[in-house]
Amino acid sequence: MTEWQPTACILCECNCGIQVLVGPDGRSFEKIRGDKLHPASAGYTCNKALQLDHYQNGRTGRLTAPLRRRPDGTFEEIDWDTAISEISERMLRIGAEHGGESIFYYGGGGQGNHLGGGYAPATMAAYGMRYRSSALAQEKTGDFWVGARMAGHPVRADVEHAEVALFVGKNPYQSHGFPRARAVLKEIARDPGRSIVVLDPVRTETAELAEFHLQLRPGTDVYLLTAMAAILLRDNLIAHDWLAEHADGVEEVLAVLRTVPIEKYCAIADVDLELVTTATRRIARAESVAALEDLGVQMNRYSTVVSYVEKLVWLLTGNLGKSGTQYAFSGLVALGHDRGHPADAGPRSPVAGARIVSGLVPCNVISEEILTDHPARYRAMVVESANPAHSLADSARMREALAALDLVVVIDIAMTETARLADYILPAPTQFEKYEATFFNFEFPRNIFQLRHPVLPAPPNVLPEPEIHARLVEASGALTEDDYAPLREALAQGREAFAMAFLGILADRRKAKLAPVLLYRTLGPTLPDGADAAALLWAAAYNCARKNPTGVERAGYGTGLAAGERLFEAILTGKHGVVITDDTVEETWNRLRDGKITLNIPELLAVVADLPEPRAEQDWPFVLAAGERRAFTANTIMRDPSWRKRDGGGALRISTADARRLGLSAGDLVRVTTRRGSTEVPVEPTDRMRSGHLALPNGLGLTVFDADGTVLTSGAAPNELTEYDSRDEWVGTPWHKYVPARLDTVPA
Ligand SMILES: Nc1nc2c(c(=O)[nH]1)N[C@H]1C(S)=C(S)[C@@H](COP(=O)(O)OP(=O)(O)OC[C@H]3O[C@@H](n4cnc5c(=O)[nH]c(N)nc54)[C@H](O)[C@@H]3O)O[C@H]1N2
Ligand SMILES: Nc1nc2c(c(=O)[nH]1)N[C@H]1C(S)=C(S)[C@@H](COP(=O)(O)OP(=O)(O)OC[C@H]3O[C@@H](n4cnc5c(=O)[nH]c(N)nc54)[C@H](O)[C@@H]3O)O[C@H]1N2
Ligand code: SF4
Ligand SMILES: [Mo]
Repeated sequence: MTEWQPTACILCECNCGIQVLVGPDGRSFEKIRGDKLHPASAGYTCNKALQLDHYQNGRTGRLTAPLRRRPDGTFEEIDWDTAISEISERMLRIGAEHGGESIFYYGGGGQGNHLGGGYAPATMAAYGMRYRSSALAQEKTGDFWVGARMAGHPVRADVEHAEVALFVGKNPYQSHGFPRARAVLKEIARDPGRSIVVLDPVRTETAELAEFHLQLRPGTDVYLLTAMAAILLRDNLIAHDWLAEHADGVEEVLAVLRTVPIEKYCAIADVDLELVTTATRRIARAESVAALEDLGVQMNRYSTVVSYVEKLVWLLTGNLGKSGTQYAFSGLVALGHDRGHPADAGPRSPVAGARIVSGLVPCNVISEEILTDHPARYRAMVVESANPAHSLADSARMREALAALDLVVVIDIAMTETARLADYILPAPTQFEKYEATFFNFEFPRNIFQLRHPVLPAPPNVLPEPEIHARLVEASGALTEDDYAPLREALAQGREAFAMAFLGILADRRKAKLAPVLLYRTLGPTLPDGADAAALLWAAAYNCARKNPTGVERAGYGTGLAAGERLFEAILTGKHGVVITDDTVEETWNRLRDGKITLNIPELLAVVADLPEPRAEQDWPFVLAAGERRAFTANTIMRDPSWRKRDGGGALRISTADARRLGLSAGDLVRVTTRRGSTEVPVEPTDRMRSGHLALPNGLGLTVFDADGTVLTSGAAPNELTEYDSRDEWVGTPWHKYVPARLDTVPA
């Protein structure tokens, strides 16, 4: 293998195309470069992609065989047949005793892998499982719910073409979130006709490029954004004509904004009224505003209400459905869709009665759903490609919850903090050893999908996730050869006959849920080069062509059933990524519910109308942002600590003024204490932080074993400090960016 091979970076949702050169040892990435042939990233990468060998070959505690826990807590290797049959028997037994819905599914994919998780619904159906969750339900569900209520369809920001880019609790310079983020930010900053507006208590790299940095007091976005919306009204900057055409509920919203004490709210946020006013006027004057909100507000006080007011700011100024604003995207697979039930309706979790958004139980209530004697409690959990014992709030409680279950099954590539607590661990190939893809397809107007081909062989005794799901489904008895035979016969006559036979099966609702495995076992083996895992994409391509025929046609795939087939072929062979749809911005209006925006969400507007003054936290002089994105963080995907070229210990950032007051210099150890826990970390004083604010990086504090068995832990695990019940009232998302904290110096 001496050729550059195309694949993608798996460390954030951008999934930049990369090319790798495998070294003479046949396993290490000797060189990595951006893939100029990738249609979205076009050669761009950030610093992190170049470290991917640490994911593939680093000290990760790679899993190489199925493992079963012994009574003493150690693990023993078992063969796959034993693993699958024992897991299946135990799941069937739990289902018989307590109902399949007592088996919970968590995860399904990280930043780089969604293909395997696409087969999980079949396993869920086979065992009667009903409840699931993933990391999305600890960050994005507030945004999804508000979006569903207002638009009936998820939208994304077209930052690249925007005159004004508005970032609310988002640091794209480090976290990205749209293609070629650093380059795009610099382009906007350089252009005198364009501006960046940032709401962030930290002077981030993004804030440094901004014309307007509103460096607010942590946790006060709801006041500042409400003041901005009110300024729009006060200064007659509302896009009345546009709203008359495109929105309902305008009057109710304006009535509330009329009563907002603008000056007082700016004072609460501690941002100069003049600055807020000029920034707001800049937004109103722009031809186009693209707005991105992220964890700084989605994991903070009033999170769901903030998601609402943030949208009001760009909707009241008419920034939807035109270039450089927001657009309703259509990916290959629907992501983030929710029915948008009002607060008193819609599905709820069985024990805590928490609102389920986009089919996901709030992460923060999972432990409550387990640690109880309620008869409907979860009894078992299947965890796939996620590390909830580390990534969810209140790790100690999460560990307790996992220990209380009758069965925990983990599918991963590495011995993670969660895997260590499992009864069975099922090892998968890494994302470079198998076909893989993500459904983070948000590009616009030309949307991109990349089916990555394996660039390295997998170790002998691991199985890709689709195969694991197929075996679990078969072990349950839900599918047998008898189900595959008619599809295989149809396939022998060609794909068209197969499509007809498959449609026939979809009519049977029980079988339809097993469709991923049906496709995998029938179409899968006929795909070239062992691309069985891509079978699911065949149905996805047909669906995409059915739902967005004009976009697919414009992308060059023709019309009708044949378009789906052509799109699938293109996906299968286009190793560098392909354009799947070519959309127009006007298409947004066809995708919205009734072609309109609903501006008034009564429950949330009522909160905006009556915001109480924030109270100071008596015993907690600091606000800790637990989990910041930095140049060398990547959730827990990279377990090998040596991938960090800087900030290996994950310093606690603190303002220079606070550090001076406490007599702290760079590298000094401090003890951070919260209501939930306490940990020692080195500090990094910086003038980027406000006084009273602290920040710890995310993804640190992993425990990795070196070859000789020594334990390597670097940094603090943020969720040893967070509480499960510090969360949003509407959708249960955690307030990780607002953890009241105290600092004590540690004697040297
Ligand atoms: N380098 C790197 N990139 C990543 C990841 C990673 O681990 N490392 N993870 C990926 C994932 S999973 C996600 S979800 C995204 C998240 O991406 P971001 O949300 O951009 O990341 P964060 O750094 O967690 O938070 C964003 C900003 O919120 C600010 N903030 C803190 N408190 C407040 C507040 O009260 N108000 C406001 N307005 N801002 C506040 C912080 O100072 C920070 O700059 O990043 C993705 N990209
Ligand atoms: N306090 C605090 N907590 C946070 C955050 C924060 O800001 N503060 N951020 C939150 C956010 S936004 C997110 S998205 C979550 C992320 O947290 P999680 O959803 O738990 O995901 P990751 O940390 O990305 O872990 C991914 C897992 O997938 C495994 N993996 C990698 N490749 C493969 C593969 O091919 N197959 C399988 N089966 N497994 C694989 C990795 O080994 C790892 O265990 O963390 C959240 N936790
Ligand atoms: S981490 Fe960097 S290189 Fe990797 S996908 Fe994200 S932006 Fe691209
Ligand atoms: Mo995330």
